[in-house]
Amino acid sequence: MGELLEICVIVPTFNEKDNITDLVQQLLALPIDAHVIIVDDNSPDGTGQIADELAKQYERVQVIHRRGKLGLGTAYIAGFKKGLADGAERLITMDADFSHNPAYIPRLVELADFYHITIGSRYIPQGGVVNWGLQRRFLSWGANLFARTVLGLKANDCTAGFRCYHREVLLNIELNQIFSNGYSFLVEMIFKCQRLGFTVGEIPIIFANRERGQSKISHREIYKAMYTVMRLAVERLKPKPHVKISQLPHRSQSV
Ligand SMILES: Nc1nc2c(ncn2[C@@H]2O[C@H](COP(=O)(O)OP(=O)(O)OP(=O)(O)O)[C@@H](O)[C@H]2O)c(=O)[nH]1
Ligand SMILES: [Mg+2]
Repeated sequence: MGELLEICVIVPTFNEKDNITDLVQQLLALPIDAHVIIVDDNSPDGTGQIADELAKQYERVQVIHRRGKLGLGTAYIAGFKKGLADGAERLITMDADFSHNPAYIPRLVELADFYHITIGSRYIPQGGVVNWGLQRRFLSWGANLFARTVLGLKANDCTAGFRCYHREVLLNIELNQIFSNGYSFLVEMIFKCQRLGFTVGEIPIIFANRERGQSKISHREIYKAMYTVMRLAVERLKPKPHVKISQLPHRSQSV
């Protein structure tokens, strides 16, 4: 891990008042010098105000306020743009609800020396999910298998939001042209990364169900995600875009 590497963690929030303070404190306490960008969509529960207080208190915390619930995908993009403008070399995305344990971040960043994108994966050996009902497990597993098969994705967990991107990846992806916004944004991103030739590595994570606050996933999201996969399947038939990307040291196995 480079000493002077600028790392930023992007945390989209909508109604996460019970989680955000603890999360930020845990992120700041990590043994890496991470900056935090919270992207709040005018949460009715006041998460945005709490985030402002945190930003006042801690120099490494910044907040982007948007006018309302504009979706997870555009929240990530707003965070990416800010992180890139601030010079971040590694841009991490994670949920605010502790499903993504901040303790995994140093390993995600370490593995990023070898891969352009690293993912905290539930679907590799030693990875997994706790406290999910059978239905939710099946849904996630099925969605992932569907996306991987139809799109030929190499990553084992294509719907995971716990990722670390190299700056170069985000500079080469036309962020404004990403069509999907909700959860299917994650599939579209990994599809575009793979098409451009960026490499993907995974570390196993145990994904914990949220303990505090409410889930925002809806049935509509599931249909939208299926539509996204079919749309990308058509895009897959078109010629691949070509970009020159940097070669990283080779590593044949995930750690
Ligand atoms: N800014 C912003 N954040 C969002 C939006 N939708 C979800 N989020 C955040 O994105 C992260 C993931 O959302 P969750 O509701 O946890 O979705 P999930 O993890 O798929 O589902 P559960 O864990 O069951 O709640 C959380 O940090 C949410 O607060 C949105 O429209 N805008
Ligand atoms: Mg969650």
